[in-house]
Amino acid sequence: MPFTIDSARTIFPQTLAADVVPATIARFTQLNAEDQLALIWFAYLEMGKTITIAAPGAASMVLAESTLNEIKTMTPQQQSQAMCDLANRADTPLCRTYAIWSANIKLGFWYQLGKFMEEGIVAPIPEGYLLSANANSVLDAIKKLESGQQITVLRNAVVDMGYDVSKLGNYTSVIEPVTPPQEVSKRTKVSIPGVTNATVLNYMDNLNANDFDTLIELFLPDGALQPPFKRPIVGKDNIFRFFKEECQNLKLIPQQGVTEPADGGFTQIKVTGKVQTPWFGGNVGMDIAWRFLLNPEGKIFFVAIDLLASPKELLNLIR
Ligand code: 45D
Repeated sequence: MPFTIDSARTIFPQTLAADVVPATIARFTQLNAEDQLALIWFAYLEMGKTITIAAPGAASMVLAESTLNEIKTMTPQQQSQAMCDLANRADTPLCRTYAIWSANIKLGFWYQLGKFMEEGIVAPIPEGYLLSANANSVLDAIKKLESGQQITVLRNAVVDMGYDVSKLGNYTSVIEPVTPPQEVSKRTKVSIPGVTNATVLNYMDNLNANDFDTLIELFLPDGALQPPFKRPIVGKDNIFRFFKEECQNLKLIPQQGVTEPADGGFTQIKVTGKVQTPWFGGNVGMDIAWRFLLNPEGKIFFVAIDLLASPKELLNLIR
């Protein structure tokens, strides 16, 4: 085996990821809970001027419904406390419930809380709330990001809230039901200048069709997938679960690529293009690179998905 997962992670080392995203999250995490909540509120209002979020699917709302109802019955002070607890990752029943929800359920929950706050059903951020100097500077940094980077910061902030799952011991996560794959006759096929490799083309087409059963068979049993700013997810079972949990209804729009031989008969392929999330549809096109490493039989040993530093990076296909 000429590669390990660690060595595979360094293919196409010239790829410039948007490191400003984890850097901003790290600064955000240092703020106190009140500042965090107010900052997200202001960032969310600012973003809402130019892009709109799609309402979450009914299925994910049902899963958060009883918790939302519980919050509605609280006093305004208890509501603010509950939200601060989430930001503080406190050990409360609510924070434990939240912790085992999938990312989309967490986002749907906050989407609904935001609506309730606008409607006055849940305690709003006080109108004249003054952010600390640090929080103001983080907010400024967020405002300067591209929209794809902004929504990634917001998503990460939401996903990181609640009780720390690693302290929960055994648990089963709550995820939305998996929608059936798209009908074969309705599927589209990508074409990528610079890439004729069938595995890569099938990867894009099957992910676009939500056909995770077919998609997962493109991977080696000990293959790995590395999402943006995350450690690699290793092994078919774990990758399959990730696809069902976090990858429904994505739209991949690959635009160009480069195909290269690598050591031991492996092939490395870099593709760049846009990805849309169902939350924002065509309103936000994230600039993405896929870095594939395929074994001699064309199975995926490793693929990294990077959020790129700038649109200029889309044209960077240097090995
Ligand atoms: O605290 O090939 C309030 C993979 C104030 C798979 C609020 C992929 C208080 C393989 C406003 C109420 C997945 C890796 C909060 C490809 C408060 C693959 C609410 C990539 C929190 C391509 C805030 C996929 C709210 C990618 C409601 C890159 C915030 C997907 C809502 C990226 C934020 C998806 C939302 C992203 C953010 C989605 C809805 C970045 C959604 C972001």
